[in-house]
Amino acid sequence: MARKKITVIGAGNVGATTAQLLAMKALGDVVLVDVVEGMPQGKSLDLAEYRPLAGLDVDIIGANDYAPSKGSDVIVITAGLARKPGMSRDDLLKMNTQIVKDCTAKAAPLSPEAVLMVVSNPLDAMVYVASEVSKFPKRKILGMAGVLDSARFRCFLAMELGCSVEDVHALVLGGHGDTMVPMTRFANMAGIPVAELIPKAKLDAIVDRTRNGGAEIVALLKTGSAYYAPAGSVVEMVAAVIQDRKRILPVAAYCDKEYGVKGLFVGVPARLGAEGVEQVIELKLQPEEKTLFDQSVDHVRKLVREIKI
Ligand code: TXD
Repeated sequence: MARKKITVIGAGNVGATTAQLLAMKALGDVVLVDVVEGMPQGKSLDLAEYRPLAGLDVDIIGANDYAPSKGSDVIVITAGLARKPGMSRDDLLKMNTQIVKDCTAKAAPLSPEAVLMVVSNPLDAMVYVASEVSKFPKRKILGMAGVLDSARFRCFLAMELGCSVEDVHALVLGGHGDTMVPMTRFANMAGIPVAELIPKAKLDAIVDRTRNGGAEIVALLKTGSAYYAPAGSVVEMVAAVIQDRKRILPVAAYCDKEYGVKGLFVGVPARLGAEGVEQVIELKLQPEEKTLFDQSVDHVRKLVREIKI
C-alpha cells in the first residue's frame, strides 16, 4: 500500500515541529512548504538525515512550490504571522487572511480529496477563509484550537491534582481566543469530576490560566508564540484522520444548526475519521455555559464579517 502524504504549509515554529512529530510517528510522507527560499528544504533535509537514527522510512520533502504536495491526504496550514507581546490573535486578521488565501488557492486544487486542517490565527476566521477559497466539502475542513486549549486545561488540572496528565480529561468549546469556554462541568480525573476535588476559586483560576495560556507563552518567549503543544495537537488530529480512528476531539468544525449556530466554523466536540469531521457532537449546555458559548460564537461571527477575501 502506498504511503499517505501529509503536506504542512508554513515551515516556521509550528509547521517544522509538526513535520518532525509526523515523521517520528511515521504517519506518512511529509511535504513541507514555505515561501522562504531554502528554509523548508533545509529543515526537511535535516529531518531526513535524522531518519536513520530513528529507523524511519518516510520521505520528507521541502519546497517553495506546491508540486510535491500533489495528491496529499491531509493539508495542514500553519503559514502566517504569529503574535508578538501585546497583540491579540485578532490583530493578525488582515495579514493572515491573505496568506491563508494564497496557500489554500495553491494547495487545494492539487489535492482535491484532502482533509484541510487550519492552524493559522485568528483560527476560526482562517478556517472560514480556507473553506471559501478551497470550496471543499465542509466536513473536510477543520481548525486546530480545541485540542490545544484542552491540553492546556488538562495540564493545569493535573498540576493541581498531582496526578498523571493521562488521567485528566477536559473539554474546551467555542472560538479560539479570550472567549473560549473551558467546560469545567465535564472536566474529570479518571471519571471523578474535578469540581469535587478542587475548590471553586482555584478552579476559576485554572480556567483563567487556560484562557490566557497562549498569551502566557507569548509574554515569556517575546519573539513568537507556542509551538510544541500546538504541533502535538495538530498531529493528534492528523493521526485521527490518517488512521481513521474516530477520535472524539474538540475542533473548529462547521455548524449549520448544531448548538444553534448557523453556517460558521467554531470549536465543538467532533468525531474525526478518514472523511474529516464525521459528526459534530451536540451537548446540552447549561444556561451560563450557553451564554459564554454564544458570546464566543458572536465574536467569531464579527471577525468573519470583517474578512475581505
Ligand atoms: O491553536 C492554534 N491554532 C495556534 C495557532 C497555536 C499556535 C500558533 N498559531 C498560529 O499559527 C500563529 O498565530 C500563526 O498564525 C501560525 C504559525 O505560527 P508559528 O509560530 O509557526 O509562526 P512562524 O514561526 O512565524 O512561522 C510561520 C511561517 C513562516 O516560516 C513564514 O515564512 C511562513 O509561515 N509563511 C508562508 N508560507 C507559505 N506561504 C505563504 N504565503 C506564507 N507566508 C508566511
